[in-house]
Amino acid sequence: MSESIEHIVVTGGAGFIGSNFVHWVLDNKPAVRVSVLDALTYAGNLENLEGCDPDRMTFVHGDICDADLVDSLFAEADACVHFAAESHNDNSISDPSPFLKTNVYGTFTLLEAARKHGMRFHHVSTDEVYGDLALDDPARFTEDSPYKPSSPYSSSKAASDHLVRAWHRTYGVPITISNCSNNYGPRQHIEKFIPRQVTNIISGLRPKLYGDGKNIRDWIHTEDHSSAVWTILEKGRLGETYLIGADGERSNIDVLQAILTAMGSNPDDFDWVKDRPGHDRRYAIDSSKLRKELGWEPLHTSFSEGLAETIEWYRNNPAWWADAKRVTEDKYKALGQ
Ligand code: NAD
Ligand code: TDX
Repeated sequence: MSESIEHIVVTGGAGFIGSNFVHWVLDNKPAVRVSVLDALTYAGNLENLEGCDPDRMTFVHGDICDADLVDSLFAEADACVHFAAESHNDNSISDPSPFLKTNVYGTFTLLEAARKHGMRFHHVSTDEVYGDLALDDPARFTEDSPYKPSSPYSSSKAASDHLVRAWHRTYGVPITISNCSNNYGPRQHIEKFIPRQVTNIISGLRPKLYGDGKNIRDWIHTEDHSSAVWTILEKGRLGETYLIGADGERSNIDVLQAILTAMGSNPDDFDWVKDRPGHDRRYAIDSSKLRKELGWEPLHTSFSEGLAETIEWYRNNPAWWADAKRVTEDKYKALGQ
């Protein structure tokens, strides 16, 4: 299928995972051109696309809920990879409304345009749609796990997954869906766990751990997420869902203490803070289907190396995060987190 993919629309391409995907495509798929559609919310940053070849990457500033704009972009492309979303659980608990608008109505708007143009559509989703697992449960999520989202964020992503499947079954839109675990790497907004702690330490603030710190997340480097999404776009069976994960289960306290140690601080130098309401306990991905059926494998197999490089990126790019840091920490302070 890849022979026919020469021009893709990437929604949310100025955000963390979307921008890493755009760089990955430009670096690894020399025949492909990219049109990024991004509203540049608080989470989008044009600097994330610096260094992209202007002959192969066009930036379009706009909203995925703008049906006319989406229609005009889809008329000229071969495929859409849909990353745009409101993506932070804590924000969704404070104010769910933009999550419903972007994640549900925005995905609907894209699907309608995909239906009109018969557009190949890949939907980027999250493992959080499956809810959580107990800490002592040997099970991991598979493509057959029941949907059981906990937060306004994850329920809006679950709703978007259902829309995408319905547009395939009812209208025959050529879709695939991926549900990935927690990403880490450069250019992640400093509201998220790893960059928040790294930038706290650089700024002389104490890291903040929610609840009892035993919650488990399954970490994957964002470049491995990019290669998996491309593999599914190229080789995935239409109508199918693939889980993306790299066997990276770690408790939050272990990750935090690894960051403190890597940055030369005392591993106990952090604050316990109020837990997130409805906080999911554990995520764990079984990515056998993607590996066996499509032959994908992650390349970043050392979490400590990936973490060290990520820490280095935040150390080298303080101007990228300094303004957002003040606003973000004020928000957390008001929440007692
Ligand atoms: P992010 O918050 O860093 O970036 C989101 C991007 O979408 C931003 O550039 C923002 O400006 C843009 N955007 C938001 N609303 C928009 C709208 N209405 N129209 C156009 N653009 C809009 O998010 P991220 O962490 O890079 O996540 C990207 C995608 O991957 C999301 O769909 C998320 O659900 C999914 N995902 C994230 C993770 C993770 O660990 N971060 C894991 C699995 C799946
Ligand atoms: O300061 C903090 N302290 C803390 O203990 C923050 C910001 C988070 N946490 C905890 C909460 C989670 O257990 O760390 C864990 C990770 O938190 P987040 O970075 O907010 O990620 P999470 O809620 O797990 O969701 C992420 O992975 C799945 C992404 O934000 C989602 O977009 C993705 O779908």
